[in-house]
Amino acid sequence: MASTNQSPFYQRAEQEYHEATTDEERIACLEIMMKEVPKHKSSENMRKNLTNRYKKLKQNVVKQKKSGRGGAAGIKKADMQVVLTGFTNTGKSTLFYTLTNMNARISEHQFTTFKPQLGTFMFEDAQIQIVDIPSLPKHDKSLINSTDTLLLVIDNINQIEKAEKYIYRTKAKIILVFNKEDILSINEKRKIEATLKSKYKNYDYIFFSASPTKTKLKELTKKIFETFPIIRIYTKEPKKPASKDPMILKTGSTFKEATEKILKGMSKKIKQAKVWGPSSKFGGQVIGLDHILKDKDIIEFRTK
Ligand SMILES: Nc1nc2c(ncn2[C@@H]2O[C@H](COP(=O)(O)OP(=O)(O)O)[C@@H](O)[C@H]2O)c(=O)[nH]1
Ligand SMILES: [Mg+2]
Repeated sequence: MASTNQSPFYQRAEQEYHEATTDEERIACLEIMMKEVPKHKSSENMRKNLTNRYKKLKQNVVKQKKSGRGGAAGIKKADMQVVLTGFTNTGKSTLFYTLTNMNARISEHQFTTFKPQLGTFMFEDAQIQIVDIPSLPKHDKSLINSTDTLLLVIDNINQIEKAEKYIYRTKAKIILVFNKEDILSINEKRKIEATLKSKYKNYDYIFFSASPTKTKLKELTKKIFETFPIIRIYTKEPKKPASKDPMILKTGSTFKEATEKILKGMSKKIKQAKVWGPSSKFGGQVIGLDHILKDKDIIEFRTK
């Protein structure tokens, strides 16, 4: 069966399969193709072929993970990760540099970011990983699809719809960064803002530029932080102040999960536990293992 007889979803996935640069991307494409291919007799060979390719790729990925090359594009994903995306020259690498104070390659030329660049920045006491990847359409699909949050950097309102064609498969939360605010007239900005609020009201957005004020920078890092489904938990020992570095846990985590993150098997050794902060009825409330924690809780416990 020729692929031109296939559904548009199949055809798009097939095209992306051939353009893919990593096995993770190929797997994601094949999953769509396998779902889209008709289940009747005449396509039996095609289905077998797809399944075989799929199995082989899955094995490859397992091998790569075992040899320590885990994660999309070999990047070990941190608890909180944000990926920069958008068309070339919109100022992604400049933004990466602003946030991390590292030297990403910035230039007037197109596609200067060849490989993913990794950096980190802080929001309050939480460390966030940021990745600068090649511009659309030379982006790393597996990273776009697997990350928590995307910063879609644009310097023209028309880029939103064009970008959506490439990133439609992501599960990430998207923050629109309308960049180069410095070169917009008040009138241009007003028009853009009106369009964002009407046509693109599903997106959270922020205007930004290469020399942001402290307040602006904080506004962006806060927006990014708030997209992550995580909570910060501080531990303390009896009669001592709480730790300064929080542990990062998934939203909805229990006290038991917190202790298990500290050390596997630890929850079995808990004798007594107390909590201060948002999830407590009063400071020092005694809690059980099933107690659900909230962001900025402080926990104290004794072990057997
Ligand atoms: N006016 C202005 N130019 C910027 C801003 N941010 C980046 N640029 C310029 O835009 C060009 C492309 O920047 P770059 O960060 O390499 O874009 P990338 O291709 O998206 O990584 C460079 O000439 C930057 O100096 C900004 O906020 N305002
Ligand atoms: Mg760049």
